Amino acid sequence: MSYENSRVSDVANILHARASSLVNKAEILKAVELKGLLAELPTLPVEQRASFGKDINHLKQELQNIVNESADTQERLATIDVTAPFDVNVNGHRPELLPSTGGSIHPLMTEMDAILDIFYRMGFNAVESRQIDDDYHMFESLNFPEGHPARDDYDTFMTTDGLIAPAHTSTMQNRVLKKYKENLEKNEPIAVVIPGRVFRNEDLDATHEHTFYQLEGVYVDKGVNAGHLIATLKTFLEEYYQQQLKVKTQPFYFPFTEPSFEFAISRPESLRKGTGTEDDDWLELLGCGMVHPNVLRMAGIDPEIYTGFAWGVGIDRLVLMKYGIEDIRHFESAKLDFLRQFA
Ligand code: FA5
Repeated sequence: MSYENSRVSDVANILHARASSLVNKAEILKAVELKGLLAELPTLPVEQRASFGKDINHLKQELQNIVNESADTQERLATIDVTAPFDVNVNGHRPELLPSTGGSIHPLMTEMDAILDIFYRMGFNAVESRQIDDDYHMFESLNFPEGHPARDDYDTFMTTDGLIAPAHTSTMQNRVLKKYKENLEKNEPIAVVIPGRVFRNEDLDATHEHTFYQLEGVYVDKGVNAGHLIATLKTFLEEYYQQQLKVKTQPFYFPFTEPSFEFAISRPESLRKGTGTEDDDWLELLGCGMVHPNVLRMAGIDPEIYTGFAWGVGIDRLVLMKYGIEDIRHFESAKLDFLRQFA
């Protein structure tokens, strides 16, 4: 409601702004400006008092509503066990989310949606990764022998009882291969992408974060070869960056693919913003390869009949390059002036 008296309207603006920054909202009811308005009332000409008094009452009611809403929110938060799975809170009902007015979608999530959309159009399904996993999915199912030094490349955080914050989305390979292997019996391929948040014990710099996003891809069928892998990734990257790209693969080692490659693009001028590089330079974007026969076997798929490819791409790095962002650490920094540029 608008106020009839500009004096009350001015005080209302001041008190609303102050209330939004107060932790204890009830303090706003004791504001000196409110007391000032009440003291002014008897000094006004009689004919103005009714409207002035009505405005003060309205303002008091608005402030009281803010206090009540805050108390409700506090009470709701107190009933949420933040350590429990989402659906066991509040007597088995999902808690209401807090209001998101003024918020916006994080740029990495907007880009992830755009990326998933490209893969949906290419015929892939999406399965979300998890943020806590176990030794079997992190290492064993991916053909990392016990005590193998390759495990050191995926140094991440672990609870004392062995639960692991996954260092890559490849932890999901065994699960999706098992889940979709019946496709193969129906003469359909397994074509899945897996977005997820991953964690690493990392020396941080402008292109290395401890927490970042990856998109895994797995494709299995009869007669699949590395040419299909390269064509799929090139098509995806050209669609994402909306331009033709030169790509190359170079040999690499992952225990879960054989052969394994690093996949690089020759970065055109438009994707070199903020990097300080002038010439056409090759940039490694992702790890990939042909799914190792042992990985297929562990999911119950016969590698004599079926072959497949897999890849894992860092989403943060794709987005860095798209927008010429100079430091990957902006994404997790919660800096509002950075985030508002994408709102
Ligand atoms: C892997 O994580 C493999 N799981 C990829 C893979 C999947 C290979 C399936 C074969 C088959 P790598 O550690 O290279 O590989 O990471 C893959 C991508 O994640 C990198 O190319 C990069 O884009 C991104 N990435 C890796 N470490 C970081 C980091 N610290 N910060 C940001 N992005 C990172």
